[in-house]
Parts: sequence; C-alpha cells; structure tokens
Amino acid sequence: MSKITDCLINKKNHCPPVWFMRQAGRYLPEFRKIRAQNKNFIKLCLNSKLSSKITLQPIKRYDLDAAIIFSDILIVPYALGQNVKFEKNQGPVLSNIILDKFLNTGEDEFKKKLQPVYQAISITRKKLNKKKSLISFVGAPWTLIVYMLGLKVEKNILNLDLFKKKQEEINLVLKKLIDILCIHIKNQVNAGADVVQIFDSWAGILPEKYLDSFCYKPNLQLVNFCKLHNIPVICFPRGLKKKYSRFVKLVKPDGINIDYNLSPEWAIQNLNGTCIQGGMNPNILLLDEKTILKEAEKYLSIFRNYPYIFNLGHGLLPETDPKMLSKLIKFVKEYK
Ligand code: 1CP
Repeated sequence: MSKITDCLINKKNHCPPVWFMRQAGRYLPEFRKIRAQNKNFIKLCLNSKLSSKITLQPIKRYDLDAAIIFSDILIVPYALGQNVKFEKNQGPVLSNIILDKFLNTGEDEFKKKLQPVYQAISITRKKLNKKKSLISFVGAPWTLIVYMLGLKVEKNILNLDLFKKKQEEINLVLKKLIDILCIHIKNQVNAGADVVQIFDSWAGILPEKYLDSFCYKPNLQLVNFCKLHNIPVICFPRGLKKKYSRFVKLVKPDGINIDYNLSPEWAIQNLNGTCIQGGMNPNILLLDEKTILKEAEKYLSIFRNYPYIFNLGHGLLPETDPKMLSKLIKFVKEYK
C-alpha cells in the first residue's frame, strides 16, 4: 500500500505524503521542450510514450509520493465528439457539442478513443516505484459541462441566463457524463492507477440552490462508484467556501482537497475527520524561500495530528521556480 492510500483509507498521519496538482507541466523546462515540439495538446495527451515520459518528469527530479497521469479533464468531451483546442493565454476552446453524437457514443468507442491514455498509465505503472501512487483523474460532470456548453462569461462568472435556458440539454448531458466518467475511472484503474481525483473546479460558481443537483449528487454518484470498486477517491470541489462541510457530509469521499480560501483550522473542525489534502496558495511559491517555508510550516503544524496529504489549494503556476519546489519538498519530508 502506498503512503497516500494508507492516509486516505487508514487515516494514517505519517510525515505527510506529498504531491502537487500540475506537477507535470509548464513550470518544468523539460516539459516545455516537449510541448514546443507538440503544438496539438490533445494529440500530446494521446501519445502514450510521451505522456508517460511527462508524467515521470517530476518524479525524476523530486522525492514525491505520487505521479499524476499527464492527461486533461477535457479529453472526455474530446472522446465524445467535441474538438478541443488550447490557445495560448486564452483558456480551452471547444467546438459546439453535437448532442446526438455525444449521447450515442458507446462504451467501446469511448474506450478505443482513449486507449492511449490507458496505455500511458500502464507504461507508467511499470516504471514507477511500487511505494508511489499513480493518480488518475476526471473532471466532475458540472465542471465539464461548463466547458462543453460554454457556460462561463469572463473568467469566474456563470452565464446564468444561458444556464437556465439550457436546462433540458444540461440534464441530458449530465446523465450521460456520469455513466461515461464511471467507465473512464474504471478503465484508468484497470490500467494501473490506484487513486482517483475528481476535479470540480467550477463548483464555486453555482448558485446555492443548484448545488444539490449539479455538484453534490453527481460527485456522490462517482464517489459511490469508486467505493463499490474499492478505489480510494479524493474530491476537489473548488470554491465552495463553508459549503465544503455539506459536501463532505453528503458525498463522503476518502479525501478532500481544500482550496486556499478555506482556513485549515476551519477545515479540521468541519470536515468530519475526512483526510484533507492541499490548501497552500500556489502564488506563495512565487515568493522568497523564507515565506514559502513559513507558509508550508503553517499547514504542517496545523495538520500534525490529522490525516493530511501535502499539496496546494490549486495547481502549480507556470512561473514557479523548480528549485523552490525542490526546497519545499525537502522541507515537508524533513518536517518533524
Ligand atoms: O498549454 C499547455 O502547455 C497546456 C497546459 C495544461 C496542462 C499541463 C493543460 C491545459 N492541462 C494540463 C494537464 C492537466 N490538466 C493535468 C495533468 C496532470 C498534472 O496535474 O500534472 C490535470 C490534472 C489537469 C486538470 C484540469 N484541466 C483541470 C482541473 C484542475 C484545475 O486546474 O482546476 C481543468 C479545469 C482543466 C482544463 C484546462 N486544461 C488546460 C487549461 C489551460 C485548462 C483551463 C484551466 C486552467 O487554466 O488551468
């Protein structure tokens, strides 16, 4: 059993295991080199050899307790018929959803399209030390729907009129997504992943009265699927503020990633003893060493007697200095 699964399942609080969201990514020069030669991001995610190589890049550099497979949450809409493009300095751009095609994609066709992802997991598992977890992930249905139906105006605001106008379509898409995401989880675990993280990055833009239908219930269905198959699962419903507590009560994941707007003291008191992951603001990693280690120490001391996985309150930023990350990891590992 890896340190991370021990923490999630047995609530063991060792010196906390550590990994980072977006640990394979743009802050690493060796990633940027591969990326420069592979302009099509989705194609890169579907290149098993390269995707496995990128997954292992941070593992080569640092003493991390987990690798997270290099892929993207938007690979799922891609496999269901939408074109997905990543333009520089502009978020992901998706072509219009063709509902018929989307609803009629069967399990076999889906699996075939994403075979390279599963292959990458299998290659990586063979190369990764057995004590380290290999984390797979999916986007939660709501977060995928935000991208698939273009429901955001500007960066962080829900287009409420469009959201209301599209209720019927949203409900159809939601139902299909839950089924297909369970399949994607199962396939990733069969290929060798031992933990699943569910990213609900846009949970926080939902008005409260919609949280039940679009956040809690869909997450619960995915978590129940994981439990049925004995797969440790971490949820990240970013931006829920105090409603994190209701999320945990209803969804009961093995682990919960907190964002940096949540106070860690509040989290310990209100999250029912659930294993907590993350919290530290990734922007702090852009500051000087003393400030970074002081903030890390804050989290480590607050969670000293609590099952905790060291990580951040969102992904590593592209501007992060890889040397600072190395110092941070060493500090976490040596913390007593
Ligand atoms: O331009 C580039 O080089 C691509 C940058 C990049 C990378 C490295 C994107 C585009 N996705 C990824 C990989 C990725 N995405 C991983 C790989 C493993 C790792 O963490 O190292 C993971 C887990 C994701 C998950 C993901 N993709 C989320 C959930 C987490 C979050 O950031 O909230 C979301 C919302 C996406 C969509 C996405 N993919 C990429 C972008 C630029 C975006 C939009 C969101 C954003 O700006 O971060």
